[in-house]
Amino acid sequence: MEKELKPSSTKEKVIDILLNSKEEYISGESISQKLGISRASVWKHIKSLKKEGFDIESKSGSGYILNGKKDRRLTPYEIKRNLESSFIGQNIEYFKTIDSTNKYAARIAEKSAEGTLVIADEQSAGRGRLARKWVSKDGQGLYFSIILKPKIELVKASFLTQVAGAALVKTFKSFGVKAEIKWPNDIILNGKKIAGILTEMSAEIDRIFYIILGIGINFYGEEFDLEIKEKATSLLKEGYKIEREEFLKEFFKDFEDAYKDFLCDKNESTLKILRKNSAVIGKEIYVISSKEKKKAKALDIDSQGNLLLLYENGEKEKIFTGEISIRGKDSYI
Ligand code: BT5
Repeated sequence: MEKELKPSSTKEKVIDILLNSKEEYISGESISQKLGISRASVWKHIKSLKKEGFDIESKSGSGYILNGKKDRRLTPYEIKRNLESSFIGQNIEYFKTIDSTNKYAARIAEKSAEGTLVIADEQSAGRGRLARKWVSKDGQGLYFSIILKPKIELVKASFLTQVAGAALVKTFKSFGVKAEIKWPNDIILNGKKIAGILTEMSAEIDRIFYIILGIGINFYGEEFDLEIKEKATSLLKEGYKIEREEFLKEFFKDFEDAYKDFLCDKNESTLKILRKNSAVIGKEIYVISSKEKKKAKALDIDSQGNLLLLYENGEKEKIFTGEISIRGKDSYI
């Protein structure tokens, strides 16, 4: 089912006109005629859009033109414009700044439709796994959560992290970025962490109420805080200038396809991506627990997404979640 998004507010209609006439100036007169509003009202909306970060230039005698994106805010309107997914991202809760999109998503999950997106330009308390922190600087990345309500057995839920990881790698690839997956939830680019996934769930023993899929991706950061300096990178730092809205659009489509497959146990394409783009299969790793750090070789990922390990004493083990690090001097991850 194709859904066409119509701009709902007058301000959205003004952005729409500017986005559609990207290369040319458009006069205030023609905007006012198109929308049936006064010139003064056009000017008022332009002023307010400029405040939101839209780089709109005005030239007397010619009108207005929208320049390339500077450091401009995400807008739900631009995210929804031309969306190719049918339910992922169709409802959007946008915040300029928030503590954590995962936390907010959990609050609204029960009454929200599946696929609802919570997204922010900045998080003041972005979370990683095990109460770790996710650094989420203003306008430097994508920080978002998707509300999911799959009718699946509880044991299958943790694989969703990897479904999202595979979809992310696929999306990166479509922008020419060769990212790898460090099982189970890190996305690595040139040996450093470019994105992380945090999947949280509310469930009873035999029923899932909802799952919150939280994703953080570094886009524009060039300097990282001391604590992550050695291990983090951004798309811009690695030489890629990708617009966040464009990336999201692709990702929602890739993830929605993979999610639909996952719901009917068709995970072959996902597994193929996971194995082909794994940063750990075939590598010497450490398996980290609260008690110890054990050397092992990562052999494969099985059809349920478990990591198959071979320890130094010849024992084999399958782990379905956990913490690993890759051995080797120049590996920070
Ligand atoms: C993760 O945890 O990698 C999951 C990150 C999920 C973040 C998203 S943002 C939207 C949504 N809302 C939230 O509040 N969270 C989700 P973990 O595997 O535990 O990795 C955390 C570790 O990654 C930290 O301890 C740091 O070492 C490192 N780290 C923190 N911020 C980073 C960043 N921006 N880039 C790269 N590495 C980072």
